[in-house]
Amino acid sequence: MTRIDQIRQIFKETFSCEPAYMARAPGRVNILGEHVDYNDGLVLPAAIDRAVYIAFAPAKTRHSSILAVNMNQRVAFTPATISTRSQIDSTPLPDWARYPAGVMWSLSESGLKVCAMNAIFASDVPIGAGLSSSAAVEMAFTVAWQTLGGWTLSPMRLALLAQKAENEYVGVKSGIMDQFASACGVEGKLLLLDCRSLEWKTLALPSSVSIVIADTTVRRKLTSGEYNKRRAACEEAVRLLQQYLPEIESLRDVSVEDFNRLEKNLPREAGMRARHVVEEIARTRQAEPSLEAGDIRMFGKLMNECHVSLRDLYEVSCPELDTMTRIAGSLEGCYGARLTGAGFGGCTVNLVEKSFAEKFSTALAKRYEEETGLAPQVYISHPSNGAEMF
Ligand code: NG1
Repeated sequence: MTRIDQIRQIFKETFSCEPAYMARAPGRVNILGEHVDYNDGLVLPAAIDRAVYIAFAPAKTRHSSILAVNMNQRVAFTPATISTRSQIDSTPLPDWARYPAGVMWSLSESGLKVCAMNAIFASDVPIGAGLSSSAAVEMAFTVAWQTLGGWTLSPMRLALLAQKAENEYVGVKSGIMDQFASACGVEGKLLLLDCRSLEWKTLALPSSVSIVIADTTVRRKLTSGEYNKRRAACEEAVRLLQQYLPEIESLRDVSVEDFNRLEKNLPREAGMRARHVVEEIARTRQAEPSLEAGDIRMFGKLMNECHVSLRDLYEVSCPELDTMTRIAGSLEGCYGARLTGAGFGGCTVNLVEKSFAEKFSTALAKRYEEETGLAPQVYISHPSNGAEMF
C-alpha cells in the first residue's frame, strides 16, 4: 500500500467517510546560509522529498478533530478552546497539537475564514533533526484551511502566516526560512531567499548531483539556550559596530572589508560570532554565480568552509557532526559536507555526484558507526515541490 493509500485508509477508519482532499508539505534542508536568517542574510535551502501528508474534509461539528498518525493521538478543539491551549473537554493540547492549533489561531487573527475540519496527518520528516518537521506540519494545515476556507494567498504569504503561528502561538522565535522552503519549494531547485526583502529566486542543482542527508542521531537539549545566546551575540556586535558604522541595522549591512577593519573593537566571542555571519552571507552570495556556472566544485568548497566556520567561529558543531563531515569529505564523489540547521546534533548535508550517492551513503553510515558506535540514518534526497494538494 502506498503512503497515500494508507493515509486515505486511516481517514476512512477514523471518520467513516472518504477524505475530501489530500495535501503534502515538505521538510527542508539548508544547503548554505546558516545562522544568518535572523541577521537579515541570504539563505539557500531546498524543500526535500520527506513530508507531512494530510487527508481532510470539512467537519459537520463545531470543533476540528485531528489525528496524528505518528503519535496515535487525537485532539478536538475550537477557536475558543485554543485561546487557552486546551481541547473541548478542557484537557491541555498535547505539544504536537500546538502546531495545527497555532495555524488556526494565526489564520483567524488575520481575519481569514477557518472552517472546522476532520483531518489525519502522518510525517516521514525526522523530528528534531534540523529538517523542519514542525514547519511542514504548519504548512500542511495552512494549505488545508486555505482549501476549506475558499481563499487563496501566495505561498510566501502562507509561509508568513505559518511563521506567525510558530513565533506567537508555539512560542519559538524562528526566522522565515523553514516555512518559506516548505511553502515555496520547486522540484530540482535550490531556493535563494533574501531574509530582509523576502525576494527569492530558484537556482538549478545540476541533475548529476544528489543531496545526501546524514542524521548523526544525536539530539542536544541545550540547543534553544545556545541558539538564543548566538542571537544575542550578533545583536551585541551590531550595537558595538554601530559606533563606527551608524547606518547598519544588522550584520547583513557589514562588508567583509569593514569587518576586518573593525573586529578589533569587539569582545572576542561577539567578534567570532559576527565574523561567521558576515562571511557566511558573503559565501551565500558567491554561491549564486557558482551554481549558475554549474561550478559544483566551487559550491562544495563554500559548504566545507561553512562547516569550518560553524565549528570554529560560531561554535555550534559537536564531535559527531565533525566526524560525519570528516568521513564524508574523504569519500569519493563528495563535493561538500557540512552540518545543517542550528547545530549541536541533528544532520549533515552533503552534495554528492549522483553515480556515487549509493556507495557514498553506505560507506558513510558504516564508517560513522565504526567510529562513534551510533547507527546513523542516511537519506539520498532531492529538491521537491513545496506544499501542494494532490
Ligand atoms: P533548525 O535547527 O533546522 O530547526 C534553526 C532555526 C532556523 C535557522 C537555523 C540556523 C528554528 C525552528 N529554526 O533551524 O530559523 O536560524 O536554526 O540557520 O529555530
